[in-house]
Amino acid sequence: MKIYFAGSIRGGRHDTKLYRQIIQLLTQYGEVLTEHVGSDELPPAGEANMCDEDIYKRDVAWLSDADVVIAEVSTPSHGVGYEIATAEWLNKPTLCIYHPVAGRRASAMLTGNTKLWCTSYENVQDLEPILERFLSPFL
Ligand code: 6K6
Repeated sequence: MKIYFAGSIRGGRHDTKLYRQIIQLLTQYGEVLTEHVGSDELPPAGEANMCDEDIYKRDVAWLSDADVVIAEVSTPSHGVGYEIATAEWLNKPTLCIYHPVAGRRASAMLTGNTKLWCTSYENVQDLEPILERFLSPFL
């Protein structure tokens, strides 16, 4: 199974360690196409050797190729929102996960969309049964 994991890059890197832990869990189920999202070495601006146009084209190609999409949406990110909308147009099963952040709620454009699975969680241990339930039909 090919898994597209989405998490904030230029939107803010506060949850990078959490992304890494989630990616680690996801590797038990299949190939994570976007391991770089959890990279510690990625500077806050998400700069790389690739130009933005190449990053966009590569990520849309990966989204098209993915069997499922999992987005961590606790840190608001234009890129992650765009990826979720693209995944919907591509009919990819999509799980949005978020943990409580004081003074902030997940966007109603996600939690109000009945085509998405949206779930809150407290910690990585909570995520294990959530991932199992979402991914098991695709194994
Ligand atoms: C190189 C190594 C790691 O990151 C880079 C360069 N930047 C990006 N590379 C790959 N995907 C990216 C990059 N910047 C954004 N994205 C995609 O958008 C990722 O798949 C994330 O899920 C999402 C983050 O969007 P922003 O708006 O928070 O940057």
